[in-house]
Amino acid sequence: MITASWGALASLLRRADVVVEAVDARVPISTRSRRLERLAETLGKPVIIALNKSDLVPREVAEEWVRMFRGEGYEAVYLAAKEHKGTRVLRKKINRATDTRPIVVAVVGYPKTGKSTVVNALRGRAGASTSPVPGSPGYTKRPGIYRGPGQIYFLDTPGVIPPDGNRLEKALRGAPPEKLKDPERVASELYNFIKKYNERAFEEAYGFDPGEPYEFLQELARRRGWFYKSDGEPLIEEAARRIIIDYHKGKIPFYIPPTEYRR
Ligand SMILES: Nc1nc2c(ncn2[C@@H]2O[C@H](COP(=O)(O)OP(=O)(O)OP(=O)(O)O)[C@@H](O)[C@H]2O)c(=O)[nH]1
Ligand SMILES: [Mg+2]
Repeated sequence: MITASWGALASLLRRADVVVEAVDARVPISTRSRRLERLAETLGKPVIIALNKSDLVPREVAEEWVRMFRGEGYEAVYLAAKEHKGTRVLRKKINRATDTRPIVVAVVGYPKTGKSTVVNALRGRAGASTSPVPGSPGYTKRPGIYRGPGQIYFLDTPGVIPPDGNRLEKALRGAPPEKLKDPERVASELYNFIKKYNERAFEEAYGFDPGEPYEFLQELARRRGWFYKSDGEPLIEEAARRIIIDYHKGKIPFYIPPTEYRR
């Protein structure tokens, strides 16, 4: 994973007319970046918050988050880019966010929020869109702009926001599990965090749950056949990485209800 520096994010935003911030609809507050939003505001670029992976939350929950973000003054939409749902609405919002034509869009967000999937869903016809804009006046000299639908163009550098915060926040924000210092501890915190919102999450995802994070990791390693060669003990680290990856893949059912977040 190559995260952008804040300097690179700023130059990306400067080149854009509209900023689409991809957040994870299960954990929108943890996966939004206020720093990014403030940067966009400073540069005078409109921000659209795209609650992606909304197939993993009830519709009313997604709708409530949208209302909440709009209450804060942001344009917001929910979508399930992977299923090509909600992309029409997002496209409409992009068109309304600026009078500039064509519109250059920067899709930004923490790792694994679905930025690439959002871009691909918006571009629709995969085949037609994989090459850089050919020959359109004023654009040929600007490398890295890709044609989207209609008058929408995308900057090709993904705005990957570096995951910040504490251990758990870093994991929720897509820090690669192999880069996390203490994967077992992070995974335990993630386990407890998820179970706070869905007691049966691990039972539902894996078909077993001994009830404690460490036991869960041991059991997962045992069942998958992950053992240390040296002493035959279960490879807890592998299990820890696995649940972090499964969280990103949406395999562990849970979401934060908007009622959790009232300021
Ligand atoms: N359930 C669900 N999963 C999604 C959706 N969109 C993306 N994903 C999954 O989320 C993961 C990350 O998607 P990407 O599009 O690669 O995310 P990204 O933000 O581009 O990731 P990086 O480039 O690594 O920062 C993949 O496993 C996708 O299949 C969605 O709408 N619903
Ligand atoms: Mg990507």
